[in-house]
Amino acid sequence: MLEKSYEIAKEMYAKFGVDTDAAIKTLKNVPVSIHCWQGDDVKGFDQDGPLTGGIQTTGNYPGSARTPEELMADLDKALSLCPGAKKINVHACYAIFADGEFADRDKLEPKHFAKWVEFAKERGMGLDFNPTFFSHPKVKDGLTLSSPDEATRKFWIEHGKACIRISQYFAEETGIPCVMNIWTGDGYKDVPADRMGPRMRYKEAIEEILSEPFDKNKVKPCVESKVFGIGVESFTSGSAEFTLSFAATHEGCLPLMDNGHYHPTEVVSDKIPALLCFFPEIALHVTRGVRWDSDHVVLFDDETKEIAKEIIRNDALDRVYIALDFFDASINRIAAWVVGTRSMQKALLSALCTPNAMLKKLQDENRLTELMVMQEEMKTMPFGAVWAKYCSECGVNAASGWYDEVKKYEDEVLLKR
Ligand code: RNT
Ligand code: ZN
Repeated sequence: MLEKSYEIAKEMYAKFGVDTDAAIKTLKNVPVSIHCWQGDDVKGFDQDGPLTGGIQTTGNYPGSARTPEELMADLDKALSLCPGAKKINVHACYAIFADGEFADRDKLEPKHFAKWVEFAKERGMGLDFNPTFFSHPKVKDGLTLSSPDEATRKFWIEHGKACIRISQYFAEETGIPCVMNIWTGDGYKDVPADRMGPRMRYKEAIEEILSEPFDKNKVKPCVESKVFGIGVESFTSGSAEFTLSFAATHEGCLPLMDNGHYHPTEVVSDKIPALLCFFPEIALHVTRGVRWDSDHVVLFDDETKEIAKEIIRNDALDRVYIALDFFDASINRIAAWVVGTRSMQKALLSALCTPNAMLKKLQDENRLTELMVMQEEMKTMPFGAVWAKYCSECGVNAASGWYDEVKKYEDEVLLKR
């Protein structure tokens, strides 16, 4: 059945000049970076306080991971149900301490992440990293790197530097470059009197962090922008213009776009080719904002497909680092991981199964009616058969089969927590 439907799909795609075998082969090597923080609602292991920084999880679905062992077991379950290449994206608050040991964020060392390295290496995966500038008592008046208080800034700069060293360690251990993303929730709820001061301090603080020595081929520092957060509605230090200008003027620093972080009618898919005109490499947080930066699970929806198309048709798979960033506490967290990851992968495969050269030619020849007709035509191609073939080649259950495994794990493991 699977082979039969794939053969028919392959033939249909071939009529448009699309080689589905080649698409499948390509996708196998495209890593999607899976964020560890979906498994425990962004709690981490290094403190017990609430989630701050203007981000929020909602829901209390049972089974959230409480320990590193539980989180890794859950992540493993999710990984086993996602086809193709993956990376693991770790936040600094997921440091793993020995019994009785503790190190504050400014004192974190590679050894506190040795278990993550072991986890990644055993699975042949790379690691990405993020300093955690939130959910911590040293966030003063909602500010970290852009705080007017020097001691506060210093603490967070030291944290950033520690994270560079840990990122370098990740890259050296795994042999795969580590993307290190700097995002802070710094900002003001109401109209500030000084918008430039915080940004100048933020700029200088990031510069200090990046003065920590690292190998540019191994560590890829990024700056992530954001338009607003919950309780930080009027001003963010790391606005779009700020981070983009920072990355543009600091060699080796990449801009990171999170598609939940812009005004509602802006789309990151359109921004990708704009940035690719100027930056050798860029990074993404793929998420799904529903009415605000709600971090819903990524679906195989229009914008996810457009994002993937921009990466594929600009031949930029080796220039765009794709990471996921969502956190839903209202549904089974493993299913959330799997749906989000597979949706991104589906979008990439779908883009790889698009006759991009032919469509570009129609555009360049101003045959725009035909372009519309063809683009619509592609939407009803038998893509499901190609996806099913991809999953089967990667040894994972296509379609609904995978959920049975999640349900079994929920009954046997998650509900017993
Ligand atoms: C917040 C940013 C940021 C975080 C993670 C946990 O709006 O998107 O990337 O989601 O660092
Ligand atoms: Zn993000």
